[in-house]
Amino acid sequence: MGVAALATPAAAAQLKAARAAAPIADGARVPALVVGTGYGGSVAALRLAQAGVDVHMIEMGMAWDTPGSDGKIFCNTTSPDQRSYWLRTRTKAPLNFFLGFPIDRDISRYTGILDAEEFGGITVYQGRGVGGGSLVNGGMAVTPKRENFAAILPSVNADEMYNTYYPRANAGLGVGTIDPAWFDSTACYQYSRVGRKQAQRSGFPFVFVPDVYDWDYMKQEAAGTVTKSALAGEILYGNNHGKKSLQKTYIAQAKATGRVTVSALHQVTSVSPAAGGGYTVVIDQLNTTGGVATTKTVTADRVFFAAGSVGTSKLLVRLKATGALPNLNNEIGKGWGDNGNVMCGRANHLWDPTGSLQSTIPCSGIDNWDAGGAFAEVAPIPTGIETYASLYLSITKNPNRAQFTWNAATGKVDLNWQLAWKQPSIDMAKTIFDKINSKEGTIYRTDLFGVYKVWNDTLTYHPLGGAVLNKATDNYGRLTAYPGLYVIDGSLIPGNTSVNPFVTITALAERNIEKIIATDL
Ligand code: FAE
Repeated sequence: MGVAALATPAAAAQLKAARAAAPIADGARVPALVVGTGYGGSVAALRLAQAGVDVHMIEMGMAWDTPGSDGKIFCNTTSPDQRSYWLRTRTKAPLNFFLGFPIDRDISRYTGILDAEEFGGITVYQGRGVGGGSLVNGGMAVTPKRENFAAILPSVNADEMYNTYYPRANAGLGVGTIDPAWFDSTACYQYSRVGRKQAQRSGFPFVFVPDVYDWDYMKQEAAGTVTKSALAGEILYGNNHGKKSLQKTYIAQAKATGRVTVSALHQVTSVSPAAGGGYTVVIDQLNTTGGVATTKTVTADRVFFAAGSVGTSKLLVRLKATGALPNLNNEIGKGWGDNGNVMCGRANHLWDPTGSLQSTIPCSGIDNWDAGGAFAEVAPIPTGIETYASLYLSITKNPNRAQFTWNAATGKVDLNWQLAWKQPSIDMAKTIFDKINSKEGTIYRTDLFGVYKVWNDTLTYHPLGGAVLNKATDNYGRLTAYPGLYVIDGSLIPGNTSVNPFVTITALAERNIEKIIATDL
């Protein structure tokens, strides 16, 4: 392409797009490599690029930018196909029973969007693909109460977080709140209104929760003027419309700088000091059945670990134990928690229907954190039929913390979480739902998670910790034994955020990258 051609804005945009689409080349030398494309990785990439640094983002999951044979990029929660799960031959739905019958089904093995990663005692759900967890999550964008944040991360200046970095994160993510008048009238939030009425009758504060879903788009869905997504059951396996995932916010902005490339279906397997300075990064390029198509070796001046709490912890624990990064400190792998996640359902009376049309996007919660250690999201059951059930995902102040360790015999990283460690979460959630049941004269549902199983205590959506700030790293995420290596994702947070975590992960990443750009580059 000639210089003259480059001068037109269209040609420049084309060049930028081509650059962003080309995967990283074997043997490349790059200034900054970001492992993972979730919240932490996207913030790092955008701010580094804006500071003039060329960035390569490496993502093990797919790009999720091309429609399948049905014309849609993502499949529906009610009709999962191969796109739904990461390398599984059977779905593993969090709500896996209905009326006592199992609803999981066989699928073909594929690099699908939701990973249900199993450790002893807990299944950890994570998004796989460009955008990380933002592809599969409910978009609930909650800033914790200031006193809770201060208790969780005492080494971080809370003034700076609440004056600068939380506002910056909320703006970057496109966070908004439901129109209260519409909430009161729309059929699709009948389930939340039942939640509000019952919470208030039992004396619990009911709160609206902000979200990154486009609320105007949802109103149009309800009016029937646009293609439905939240009102068509789309959520866990991706939203084809309406949700402002990272692909539409931070990553779009990062790509627009022309300095960021994203390599999808590329998995980082090793990082070690390079002979001539910087770090040697080994990357497997995957095919869509999870096999290794080719292995690339590149050199990076700086590496940002943003593979998520589990991904970053697994990498660092293995690299320390197997001699690639032996000087990482002994806090690596520690301080992991499940954000106290526990789910339950309640059976309502027949005169209290929750609605056959339910928006998949939760917009409200019941706050009993101070008195009972629980904050419960009023969650949908978007089956399309009236269930008379209320579903809740509680975030609780569970004190248990697990550790990742290298298992040389299996060649894998283990997590020592115990099933019994969820009991404090159940006890805390019961401070809300026992009271509501007693006030309403209702009972728990026993048919949603198995046969006669009240609590879903075997999963988390919110893995946090494993490379905790100011312990495994310095107070800004630097792995100080290795200048140029950083952690910038949910693994920095010690196991709990008291609310849904991604706004805090984003705000902390904004804080840390600003410092790193100012002092290290
Ligand atoms: P994350 O977003 O997980 O990104 C890490 C990325 O790294 C992923 O794309 C991985 O595929 C990739 N990766 C991992 N290992 C490698 C490797 N070796 N090489 C290359 N790439 C790799 O990390 N949070 C909220 O605040 N509100 C919600 O409403 C909410 N709902 C949720 C619902 C579900 C079903 C799930 C699963 C999670 C939900 N979360 C929610 C949690 C939230 O998505 C999660 O805390 C963040 O995504 C974590 O952000 P990170 O940047 O730490």
